[in-house]
Amino acid sequence: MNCQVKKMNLIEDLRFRGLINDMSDPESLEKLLSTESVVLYCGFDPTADSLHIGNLLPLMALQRFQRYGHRPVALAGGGTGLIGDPSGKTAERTLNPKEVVDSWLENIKRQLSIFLDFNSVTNPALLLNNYDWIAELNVIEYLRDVGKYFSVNAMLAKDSVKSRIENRDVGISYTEFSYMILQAYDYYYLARHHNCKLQIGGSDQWGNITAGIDLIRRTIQAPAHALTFPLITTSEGKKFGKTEAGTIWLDARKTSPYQFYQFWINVSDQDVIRFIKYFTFLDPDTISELEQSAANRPEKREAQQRLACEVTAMIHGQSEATLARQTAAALFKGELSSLTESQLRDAMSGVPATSLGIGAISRMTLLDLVVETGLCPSRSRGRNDIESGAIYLNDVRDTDPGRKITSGDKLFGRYMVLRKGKKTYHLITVAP
Ligand code: 485
Repeated sequence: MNCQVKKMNLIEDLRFRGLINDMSDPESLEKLLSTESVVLYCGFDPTADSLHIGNLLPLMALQRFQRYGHRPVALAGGGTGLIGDPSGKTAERTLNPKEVVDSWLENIKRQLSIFLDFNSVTNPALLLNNYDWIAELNVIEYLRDVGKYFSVNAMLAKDSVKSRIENRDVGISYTEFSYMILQAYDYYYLARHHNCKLQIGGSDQWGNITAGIDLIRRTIQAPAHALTFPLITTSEGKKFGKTEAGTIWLDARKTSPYQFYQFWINVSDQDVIRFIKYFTFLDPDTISELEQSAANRPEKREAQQRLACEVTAMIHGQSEATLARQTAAALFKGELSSLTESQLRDAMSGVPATSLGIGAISRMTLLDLVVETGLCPSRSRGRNDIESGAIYLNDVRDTDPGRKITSGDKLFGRYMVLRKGKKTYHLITVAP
């Protein structure tokens, strides 16, 4: 008997993961992807000095296509980043100086390359910068050879433009209005010079991608397809990837691996399986085991832990992911003393902090300290909290309000960690 399970094809895999929002002509695209190794692209504009987890879905999608034998092109928008995409934006963007955009571009190129294999013998990836061809266009060519194919009427009907025109107070500049022509030109350029047949992106990119398909049809009549991903929201309807502390960046200098790990650990039970499908390469069997676990033993948070480990290892490497897991476990078990200095600093990075001189501290009692730092709102509440056992200094419970603070309480010569209850931390940095 043949017990082999039929492997999913790429489109089935993307469907299983809920990654498809829209496709142009789904039947012929599915056929194309199952018959040849297709060149496809996704563009990323340098609008900040790092990519963030909002870009993760398309980045991983490029890798998914490559794993199925296709040839992904990561396009860095060195040209379009100077113009500003109005898609999904309710107001005009500020123009950034070219030197700034260039420096952002370098970081982003580095991050894009983590996801792709450029040395594959059969289907190597490519990293291109659209500045290389957009900067070559002169204004006569742009208007005669490109602009002539665009109907302003059709452009006005695109969501990105329409929403801004309807809102008269905001409006849209000619610069941003023209953005879709440049993105369309990119698709045309890649179709012509790299035989590219598919562009992918978030659902906000549909208008720009289909503008490219129209341009290709009117000029070189090459096959051109679109595939977009859904916009991710949390089950509470919040925008994905933003926390109270701000954006979750892929750059470890902006969001430490521990903070990154914590973001995924904190994903709700309602969202965790959906996010595992989106953000990992785990196979359907493993995912269904995690789904069982999330349904039957939600308190163990196994699915969240697996998600956090997988995504942190993908972005920051296995050893950083392991360190982050250890930090989280040590904090959970109240074993601060097992952390290294950098783990401690990382674990405390989002926590309220007070800097106090060693002179001042050595005249203080524990009660003075909990009030001075604001951990307890008044002396009477502080006394109560300490005596009832809710206060910990460096993870050790202390029930004596008059206990003197000494230099020996410092961790790594310069920190003290106060905790109230299970989760409310306060970091004290001790100045000399
Ligand atoms: O030829 C192209 C040139 C630039 C772009 C795409 C093709 C970038 C695109 N206009 C854009 O602004 N993308 C956003 C970005 O760069 O941050 C986001 C999209 C998101 C997803 C992601 O890029 O908002 O939906 O496509 C990759």
